Amino acid sequence: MLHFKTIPEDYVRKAAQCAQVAIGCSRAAHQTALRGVTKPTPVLAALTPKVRAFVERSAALCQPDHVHVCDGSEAEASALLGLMQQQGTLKPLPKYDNCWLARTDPADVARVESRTFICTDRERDVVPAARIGQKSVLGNYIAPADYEKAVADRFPGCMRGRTMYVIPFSMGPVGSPLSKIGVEITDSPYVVYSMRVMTRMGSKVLEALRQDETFVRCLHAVGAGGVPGWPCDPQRTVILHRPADNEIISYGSGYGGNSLLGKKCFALRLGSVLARREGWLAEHMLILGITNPAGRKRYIAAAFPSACGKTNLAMMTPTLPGYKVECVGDDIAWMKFDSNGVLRAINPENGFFGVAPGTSAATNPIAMSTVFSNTVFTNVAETQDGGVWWEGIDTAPGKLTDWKGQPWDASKKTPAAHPNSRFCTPAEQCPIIDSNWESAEGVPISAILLGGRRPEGVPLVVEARDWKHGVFMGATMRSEATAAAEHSGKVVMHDPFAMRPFFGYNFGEYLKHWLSMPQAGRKMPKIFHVNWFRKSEQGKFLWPGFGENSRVLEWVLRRCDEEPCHQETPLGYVPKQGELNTQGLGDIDMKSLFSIPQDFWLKEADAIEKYFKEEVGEDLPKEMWTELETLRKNVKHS
Ligand code: GTP
Ligand code: SPV
Ligand code: MN
Repeated sequence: MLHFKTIPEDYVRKAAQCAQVAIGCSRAAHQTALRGVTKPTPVLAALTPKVRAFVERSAALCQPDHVHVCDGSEAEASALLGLMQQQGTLKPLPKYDNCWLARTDPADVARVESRTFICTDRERDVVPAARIGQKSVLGNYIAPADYEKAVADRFPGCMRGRTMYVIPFSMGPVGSPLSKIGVEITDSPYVVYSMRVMTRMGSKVLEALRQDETFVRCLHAVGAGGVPGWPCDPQRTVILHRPADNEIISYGSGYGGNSLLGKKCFALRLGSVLARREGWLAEHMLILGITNPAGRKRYIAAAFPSACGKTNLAMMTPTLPGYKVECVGDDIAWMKFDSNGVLRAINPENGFFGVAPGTSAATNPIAMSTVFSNTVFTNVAETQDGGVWWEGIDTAPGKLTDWKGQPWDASKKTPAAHPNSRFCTPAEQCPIIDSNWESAEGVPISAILLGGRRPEGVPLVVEARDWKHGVFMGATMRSEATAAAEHSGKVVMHDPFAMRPFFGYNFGEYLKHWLSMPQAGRKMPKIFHVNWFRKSEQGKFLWPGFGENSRVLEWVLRRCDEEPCHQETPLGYVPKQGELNTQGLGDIDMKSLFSIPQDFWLKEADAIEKYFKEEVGEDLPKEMWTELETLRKNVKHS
């Protein structure tokens, strides 16, 4: 068996000899280097020793024809675009400025949770006590020997005939004390181009590595197979994480979180492990700034599961007069208490990888004014005039080419755009990007929202009575499944803290980490649970959502000021009658929107108990059992 960590030295040396490296050169040189016809320019020596060792090992294992160290320049980006057009991966969208359409292999369209694993020596470090030795929805464990085997079965020679790209990238602004560095090695130009949007990447990161050599090793290969222009190996896809070695290895998929390894793999799975070790929080949360009519600005972080409204809330256009929302991030927050006891958050990303369907001038005008330049659209439909279309965009479809490249036939009822089709667009283009979005110290967080798609039983907004209760709310979050992962149907699934697919360690320990946050001198943000997705018996949304969610944020901010605009319920505090501003909204069925059906909540409490017992067991902090008993008692007496 070939161990990635123990590749024979002569193998490494041979690989280094064939490695041809281009860095920091002209566009023309890049072009030829990317096509692999240049003379070798061996500048591996310019890399720091650890990066160099990683590159050499990977080259020895994967045996690419060429190695290209990315500098992040414009010249490099345009050379990649040229190459991808030649290879049939991208086509231009002439209707817009520098926008591109990618169509994946139809088998490679979403995150693959079932093939995503965490490797540790002890299973219990990943899997809660109740599921040791069995399948766990809260942590997909792989033993070290199986990890090595998975790599050895897939990687040797997997980049033959291809170029291996080396992407030095920073999660968070380069130089921020909250940022971390990674190096992704990939054979996908699409991944390189996307990483240039989603992270800070290139020479400046290599420079930063000279100060501190610590980085996360990310190795990615698309594998053999797939359709022309989209190589992949869906049957053998695997996404591996070894937190103890700061290592991520991904094979077989070119899509989203499977391949842009800075995002879910690094910023959340490894991030959560680092965060616990170093006393901070790595969360699946948006960050927004909101200014009230008096000019007072505060920041809110919010955890909603995939495709449940983070991008939309982060870019919201408030309907309430005098309010302004600005965007810091739409998917991930790294948060740490500073020396003044204030929780500070950064967005470790540099772009938005956002869900296209449902995005329109009515729902998210800010996204609409962000995405029509310098953007890669993946799996959306194409219009005849070289534009894009997706379900819910609110323009007439006209004649379309669907996401599979076929003429779209509306009568067939198959969607023109894949439900998980996305745009990949630079954050700095967002017209409401917050002036502090790259602040090195992060923005101060006043409130944390949790939420999901709950068609039934769950009120529009509930405030936690205290931090512990808020942690319980996070631990018991559930949501309807979405197209962002490979689940089928609209089943309501447990998704604690919107992190179920992203925990890097034992969920029980994660809860203990959250419970350990309140400490002397710290100003704890208030925690709220929101639900924009409750439906009437006729199946219609009870709440208009989107910009109208500003009304909920207003109430949240008033509560942060300790205004007595709340009333107690068995679930926590909700707006006192008349205190949620619904002026001008027309007919809203507030009774249904805020009702707390006793039978529903007794069943919910039973479901939570079953979940705690069957999925967590002994690792569940006892505080969670106490909170569950409080919930049950409150509901019974209501
Ligand atoms: P990921 O990028 O997968 O993590 O998703 P996300 O949480 O950023 O979700 P996003 O904002 O892209 O929203 C996904 C879908 O939910 C889109 O189709 C939106 O139109 C819809 N949506 C977002 N906010 C609301 C809302 O307030 N009400 C309703 N009814 N739908 C919403
Ligand atoms: C999510 O699924 O939560 C996403 C998309 O943000 S992906 O990057 O594919 O994880
Ligand atoms: Mn997400």
